[in-house]
Amino acid sequence: MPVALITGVSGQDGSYLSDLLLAKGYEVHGIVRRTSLLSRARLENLRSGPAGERLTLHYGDLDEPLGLVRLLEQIQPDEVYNLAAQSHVQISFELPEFTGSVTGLGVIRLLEALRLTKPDAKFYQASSSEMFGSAPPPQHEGTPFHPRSPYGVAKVYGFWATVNYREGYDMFTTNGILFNHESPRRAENFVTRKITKAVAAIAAGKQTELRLGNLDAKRDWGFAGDYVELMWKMLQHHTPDDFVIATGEAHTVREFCEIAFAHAGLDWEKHVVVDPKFFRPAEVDYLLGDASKAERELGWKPATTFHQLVTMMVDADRAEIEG
Ligand code: NAP
Ligand code: F7E
Repeated sequence: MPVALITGVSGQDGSYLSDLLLAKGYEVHGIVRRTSLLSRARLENLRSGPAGERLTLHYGDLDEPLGLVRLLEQIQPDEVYNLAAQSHVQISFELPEFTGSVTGLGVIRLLEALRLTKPDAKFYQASSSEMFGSAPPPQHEGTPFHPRSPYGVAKVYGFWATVNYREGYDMFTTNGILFNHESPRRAENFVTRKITKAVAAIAAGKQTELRLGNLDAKRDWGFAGDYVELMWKMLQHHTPDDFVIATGEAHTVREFCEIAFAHAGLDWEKHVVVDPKFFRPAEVDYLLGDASKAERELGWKPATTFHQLVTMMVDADRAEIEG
């Protein structure tokens, strides 16, 4: 039975990747942080389901290098997926050093622990389209990075650390450069989920207004459930490499609002208020990915359309609020 270790297992992608690997017959180990309220909600169904006995959670932190060494020595994974990060871009302006430590240095802590304990394990790093920042679209594997936030800067560090361990130590280390991907399991302070939760609350008569920042930003939004398949495929590829994962379609925040509100029979313009509190010191205006390399070499294409993604998220939030 192949053994996988997932950092960030309690997050959006960690939960979808756990689903996928358990369905493929893996023994899955996940690293969780100590928090005052248990943050395992996304894993609850999985843990109580038939494959739950193959999922083991361990306390650990990317800020605790010796703990990582101890866990890797104990688990001896065949594959390591590093999904843990302080992943919120706006918050990274308020916590720049913390973000640098977890999202940037955390990668090298994990790589170094792996080099010392299990250097033949395959490694996936959750790199991000935020590394491209202000580089003009479409962005692909050869596009130079120009990050526009402490988060983006930290992800560039993690990207090059991953390349460096491949080149320096001949380890199977890879970067998935993922563009925005969402789902009903997305945290509530990212713009998509913030919108779909508000639509559900407004439709249920529990809220009237939604305050947002920049409505003109364009993002290439895909479905997280489609994207975790690619993480796995990258580690089954014959050589370690870096891949852009995206849909090849960009939409504005405004368009997301239009579709989400209309799906609930609402007019977004009657409810959305622009609040400068949500503007960022530096914005990423236009992300549009070119994933032709992934399609060519890994045979991957996203299955879910933008419209399906938005309506799936609205439906899930409405079902939750309406019971
Ligand atoms: P997410 O929902 O924010 O999950 C982040 C995970 O990291 C959570 O499980 C969190 O644990 C954990 N974590 C945070 N700090 C940690 C630390 N110091 N030590 C150990 N674990 C820690 O993020 P996501 O959307 O699933 O994204 C997964 C990865 O892909 C992240 O690295 C993100 O930066 C990257 N990425 C995401 C996107 C996207 O659009 N979703 C695009 C490109 C790249 P808690 O539950 O305890 O907070
Ligand atoms: O913002 C604008 C905001 O926070 C998207 C992370 O997963 O994807 C994500 O980063 C856009 C930005 O995601 C609000 O200014 C307007 O232009 O949902 P977001 P993000 O910053 O693109 C990348 C690829 C990652 O790697 C990250 O981990 O929406 N926007 N009004 C707003 N954004 C938020 N959060 N809240 C608003 O009220």
